[in-house]
Amino acid sequence: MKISLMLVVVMGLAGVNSFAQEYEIGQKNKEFTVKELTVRVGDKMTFTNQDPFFHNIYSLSESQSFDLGSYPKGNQRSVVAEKPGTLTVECAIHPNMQMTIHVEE
Ligand SMILES: [Cu+2]
Repeated sequence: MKISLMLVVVMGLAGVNSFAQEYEIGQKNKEFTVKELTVRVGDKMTFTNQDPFFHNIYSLSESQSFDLGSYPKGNQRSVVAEKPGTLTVECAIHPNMQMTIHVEE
């Protein structure tokens, strides 16, 4: 009993989002199926390629940059929101593909 209470306090202090959600975003017809999304730190975004060709995922945003690489139809890549900020997510193969993720504390 005491231990579980302590865990809750420690997680609260560390700012851990203990109710993390997972969001699904498709890549279809050279577009993201979701253009704008608001998530919280700790939430996970999963991207699924629904096109019969490769897509890539990367972000050069100041608060969090990442490159999930390139992957073919049916494959998925995920990223967890690390810090509050605004992420612009792009595809290196199709420069017009872009979406925005607002990460809240
Ligand atoms: Cu693409």
